[in-house]
Order: sequence, then structure tokens, then C-alpha cells
Amino acid sequence: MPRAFCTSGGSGGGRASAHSGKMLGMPQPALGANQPKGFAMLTYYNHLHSDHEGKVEMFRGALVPCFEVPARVDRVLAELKKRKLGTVLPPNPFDDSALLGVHSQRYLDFLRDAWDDWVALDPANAKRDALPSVWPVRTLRSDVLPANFAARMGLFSMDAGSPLTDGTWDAARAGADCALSAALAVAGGKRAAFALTRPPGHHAGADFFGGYCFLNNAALAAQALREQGLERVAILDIDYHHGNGTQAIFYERADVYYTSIHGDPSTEFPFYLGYADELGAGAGLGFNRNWPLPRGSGFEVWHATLQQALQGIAEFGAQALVVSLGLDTFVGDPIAGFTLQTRDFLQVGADLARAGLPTVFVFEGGYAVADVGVNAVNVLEGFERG
Ligand code: OKP
Ligand code: ZN
Repeated sequence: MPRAFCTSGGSGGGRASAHSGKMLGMPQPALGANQPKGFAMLTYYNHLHSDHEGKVEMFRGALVPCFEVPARVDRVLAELKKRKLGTVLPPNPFDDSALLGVHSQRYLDFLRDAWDDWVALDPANAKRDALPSVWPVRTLRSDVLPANFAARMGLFSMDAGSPLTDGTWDAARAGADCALSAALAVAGGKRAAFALTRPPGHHAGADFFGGYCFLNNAALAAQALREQGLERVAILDIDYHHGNGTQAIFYERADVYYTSIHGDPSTEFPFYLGYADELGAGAGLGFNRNWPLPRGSGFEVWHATLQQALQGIAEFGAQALVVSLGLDTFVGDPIAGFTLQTRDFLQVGADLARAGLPTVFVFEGGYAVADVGVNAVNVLEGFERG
């Protein structure tokens, strides 16, 4: 197996290594066959997204209502239809094996069964979200798989802010199908495609959930583009929060470049990753670039930073781009700290178009529900016009 395909690996336990051949579970052949071509945006909409609806998340010692709600995606879909921006399609179905280029088998097994296992602990749990409360931090073992479900929740998670519910697997799984469908459309000749899905993905690692994320949609899209034959794929993460999961998945790889503009992790979630000195490791050294900005930063500095991130992508020689499209950089976002305005998102889309790359957009954060539709579609419209 060529070095470039080796992945950074999780904490043991059957982490799948990405293979250089065709992706299992991918329809073959995909390149150029039966794929819609052309200019107008193609949106793959996760029709199962509202199956995932958490009630509460742990925040400062209290259980508070979830910020990551179904209305977020409903708003984007309504705005897309209102502005008639391209075509909206359901995703194509992929086998679970299509996830193994990014996620470990034992994590997928955990996630698929998690709700049933939670309810088996106590039938009363059927009315409650599942949240972890114990974690294997330094000195504790993460190589053993405990039989106790609460212990497994902690093993496969990074926070208590990401409720797992009855419909989480089905929603996340259909979201992965959206990301894979969008990647195949772009590999087949579309200029751009949009995976409109929730829960989001960029905090999810090879073998853990957290930050509202369960399956890493952007990583799945990038890996699918690689397996469709594009040799160098860039991921640009413009969510307010650093995409720790995506960075970790590709950290030791030279074939997928990850770059992110985000709130300084010293004060902002996910706190433990996303600093400027994280440049990649091993074969991946030089293929990771973070642009943390202080809480309170506005569009002028953000926009100048975007030009630097795009410069890095150009120097890398990317053949395709995956954009982790978070809209929580908006001034009105309730859980983030930048001050971008609605009109700025049109400019962002135009800047992304100037990169001149086939582009997969993957919906991530954005919690100002009343504004998230207009802000997201402004990026897409700015891109289409640019
Ligand atoms: C997910 B994505 C607020 C706590 C915030 C985690 C934030 C996850 C953001 N009560 N907890 O990057 O938009
Ligand atoms: Zn975010």
C-alpha cells in the first residue's frame, strides 16, 4: 500500500486503513457515468435529518436545550427552493463499507447499536437522550472495549454536548450518503455539489463522536474524491469551530490537505486542537494549516485570512475542494464569536469560486436559525455567480 494512503489511525481496535483500490460499497464505475454534469448547483438533501433531534446538551453544569436543531436544515432547504438555486435530490445509497475509509469498524458497530444498547440499560432511557459521563483520559485504557454501555459511550466520544437519540444513526448514515453522492457528482464532472445534512460532521474522528458530530461527512467526501482518482484533495473548513476530527483523520497524509479558519481554540471549542503549530506529521508534514483568529474577529481579518488559506490550497495543487460550510461565523450566532454579516457570505462564495476547483460543499454549523438559510445560500449563490 503506498505511504500516501496510510491513515493516522485511532486508538487501536481495528481502525480501517484506507485502501488504494476502489472504495467498497461505491457504485462502479462512477467516474463520468450517469452523473449530472454542468454548472448549476446540485444539492443532496438528507431526507432523514430530522430523525436526529436531541433534547438537551450538557453546558456549564446544566442540561440546556440543543442548539443543533432540525429547523437549521429546513431553513436552508426553504431558501434554496425560494431562490431556485439548482436541483435538490435525495442521496444515492451506499453500503456501510463505504464508511471504512474514514471510520473504524468498531466505532461504526458501536454507533449502529448505540440506541438499542442505551434502552437495554433501562427501559426508561427510551425517553431520554444518551449522553456520556465518563472518559478514558490519560493513564486509562482505551484499547479494551467495556461491556458496560456508559463506558463505551465515553470511549467513543469527546464531550457531553452531543446527545445520541433514537434516530441518530439513520440520520447520520443518510448524511454520509449525501456527502458521498456529492463527491461522486463532482468526480463525475459537476462543478459543484452540496451535501445539505445534519447532524454536522467535522468534529467526529475516526472512532469518536462529539461537537454535535457523529460521522465525518467532509472526510468521507474527500476520501471518496481520492478513490475516484483525484490525486490531491483540499479541505477548507470555514466553520467557526476547528474541525478536529477532519484534521486528525488526514494528519499523516500528503494526499489530503486540511486548512481551517476558526475561533482560537485556547478559548473556543474544541479547545484541544486547532492551533497554528499543527502542520501535519510523518508523510503529512506540511499538509495541515490552521488559522486561529481571536473571538470577536470581523470580516476584514477573516477575509484576508481566507486569501491566505486559498493560497495554501493553490500551492498544494489541489484537484478538488471540499468546503466544510459552517455559517456560525455570523454575527448573530448564539454559540460563536465572529462578526460576519449576511452580505459577507456572498463575497465568501465568490472567493471560493475564484479557486477554480470542482467543489463539494458540506453543511456544518450555524445556529442562528432565522438567518442560517439566507447565509448558507448566499455562499452558494456567490459561488455560482463567481
Ligand atoms: C459544532 B460545529 C454551547 C457549547 C458548544 C460544542 C460546539 C459544537 C459546534 N453550549 N459545544 O462546529 O458547529
Ligand atoms: Zn461550528
